[in-house]
Amino acid sequence: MRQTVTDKYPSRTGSEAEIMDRKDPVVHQEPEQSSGPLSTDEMKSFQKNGYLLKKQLFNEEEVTILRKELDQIMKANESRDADDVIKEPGSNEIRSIFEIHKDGGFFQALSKNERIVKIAEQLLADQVYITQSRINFKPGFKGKEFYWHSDFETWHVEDGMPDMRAVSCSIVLTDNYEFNGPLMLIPGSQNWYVSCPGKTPEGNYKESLKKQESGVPDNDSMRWLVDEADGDIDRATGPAGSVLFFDCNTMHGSAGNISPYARSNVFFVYNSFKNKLQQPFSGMDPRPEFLANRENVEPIKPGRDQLARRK
Ligand code: 6CS
Ligand code: FE
Repeated sequence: MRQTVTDKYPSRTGSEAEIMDRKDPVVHQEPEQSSGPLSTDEMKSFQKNGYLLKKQLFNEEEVTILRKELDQIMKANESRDADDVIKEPGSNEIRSIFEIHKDGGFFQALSKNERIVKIAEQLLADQVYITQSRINFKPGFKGKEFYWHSDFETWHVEDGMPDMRAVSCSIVLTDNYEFNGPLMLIPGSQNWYVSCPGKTPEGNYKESLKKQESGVPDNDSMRWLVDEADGDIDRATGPAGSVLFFDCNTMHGSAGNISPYARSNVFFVYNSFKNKLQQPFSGMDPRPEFLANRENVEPIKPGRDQLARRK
């Protein structure tokens, strides 16, 4: 039965694009009073910009372990033809592998690693669970772009995420340079919601994970957001082992990778336990579980800090 809830963030209702105010806090407790791994300044920086890069949160030895696990999961999925393995448009290269936090092994343990979970808890001021996880692999020479988008816009419309109270955590597994398609973010863009024109096509995710066309901002709204940031488009560049935390509504995207160097990252989305998914605001059927977890959701108990090495 369809519940009647007011839609704080309407989008894809067929009408014109509109820039609306954010109606939720960016950090869910006062930076000065919050306790957790982030300093007051780091909390303030996340609040102002909508993201925070923790350089080398994982050390070189840990990065070696992470890379080995990445290679193994890529090999295991190379010839697996399944919905949760997304290929690059027009080629057979893997673009993303979803739901890795349920692998019953390394990535499941990593998703509970206290070094990252406690930061998510501090930002969201609540217990958290994973609403989506994936490995993004942007191969050298042929990795295609991700067009500008707010994740929240999709998660709200297609998955029924009610409020802006989720944070993405991207663990950088390769050195990210200006030239291998790093994530680009618009500082301050988390403070506005771009309501997008158009309607969501049936089964949209089958195309949108390769190339998103529905729920992307129009050119005028995008120009407005960048102008508001004084023309600043930031890039998440840095050595492997760095971890980027970014708000669910921060406008971001990335260019293609025609350099010889792949760009891969592990991506966990932590959602507040008070912000569990409802019926999609599009009125359509929910997307599959591998994209948007809603079954057997439990708050994460932060796990041990040490990376579990495979024997
Ligand atoms: O569909 C998703 O959940 C994610 N993927 C894309 C291409 N856009 C929205 C969101 O980041
Ligand atoms: Fe995204």
